[in-house]
Amino acid sequence: MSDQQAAQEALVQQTIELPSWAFGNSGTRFKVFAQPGVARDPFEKLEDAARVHAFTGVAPRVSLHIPWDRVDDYGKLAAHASDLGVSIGAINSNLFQDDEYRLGSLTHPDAAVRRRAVAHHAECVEVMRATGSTDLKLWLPDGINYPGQDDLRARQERLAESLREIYALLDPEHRLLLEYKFFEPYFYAMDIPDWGTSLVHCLELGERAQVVLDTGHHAPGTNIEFIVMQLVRLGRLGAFDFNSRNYADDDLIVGSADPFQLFRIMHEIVTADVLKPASGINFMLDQCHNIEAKIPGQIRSVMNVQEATAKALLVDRDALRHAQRDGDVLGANAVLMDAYNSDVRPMLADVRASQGLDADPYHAYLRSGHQERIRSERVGGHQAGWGA
Ligand code: PSV
Ligand code: MN
Repeated sequence: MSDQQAAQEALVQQTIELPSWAFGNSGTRFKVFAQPGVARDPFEKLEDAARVHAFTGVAPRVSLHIPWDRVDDYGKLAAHASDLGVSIGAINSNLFQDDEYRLGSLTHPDAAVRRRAVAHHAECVEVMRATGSTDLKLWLPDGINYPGQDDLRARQERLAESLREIYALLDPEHRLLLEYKFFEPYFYAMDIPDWGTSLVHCLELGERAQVVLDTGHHAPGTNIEFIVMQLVRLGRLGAFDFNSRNYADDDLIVGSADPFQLFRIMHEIVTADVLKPASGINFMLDQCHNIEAKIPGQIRSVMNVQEATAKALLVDRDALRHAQRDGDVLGANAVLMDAYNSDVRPMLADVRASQGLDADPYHAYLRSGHQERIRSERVGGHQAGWGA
């Protein structure tokens, strides 16, 4: 098989998971913008996600967020997904939208609040059982705003205990995916600010606890691909939350702010041979489309990940190894830059053609009339959004 064929084969197998919240209304702390045609419930969010999969062919799973995606019958929701040709991916818990979490959730000084925060995960595990999901994804929004506000170490001990209780709720086929974030919603100290802290807790919990790397959760200038390499090396990279940041946790379209960074990340993934779904790394998007249309925004995001992946697959690994072995600094760098500078759109067009898809999913979707249809059909009711 030629290198080009091997790359195409890898691209056909790649999967990207979509976040249900990308299809609801969203905004900043200043304004949530309503858009015509936006999904009004989790069933319609799945319909939107299924459109993204129909046009790209590589987005067969949808992450849910509880309670935003709470429904009476999760079996029915999973069956709806299956009818649409997609399935339920990670179940995200929510520890940031309750008044009693002002001082923390899993780290709260009051054991009763911690108990309730843990119990919320029992509900999430029930959702996993009913939907066939295997990933419980936890982002801890806990932290403190002022030095001395609480004891940093005591908070870690409470966190470790709460996480142990949550881990014990899981079935053998379930994983716990633990995210980190260096700031926000607290601004002096977050309780899981970095990958090291997340990893320490995962190592303590057991094999089925793994780190989630959200590309928007690092200080400017952080070498994210180094973190990717290290977590993969340790077998503890469970998932990505892909998005772009310019300033904070911007949740912009992946590959829009820094496509070269996305390429460098995918280069580490390909180098470690963990692109294939069997590697267990869940390539998810975690984005909000505040001002742009949501379904085409997700299609563009998927295409950006595919393009970065295709470029990473085209790196001439033999040439790179030789240049690295010979200490050929510029030559090694040139090998990477050659791949990065290739136009991979024709190759992706071929991959899509082989799957019976349009070469350009973004424009094909716009031409399909679907956006106009949901605008005219989804009238009345209450649009989904943050907190709904
Ligand atoms: C937090 O900023 C985060 O990235 C977590 O992944 C959440 O689950 C997601 O945003 C949506 O709130
Ligand atoms: Mn995230």
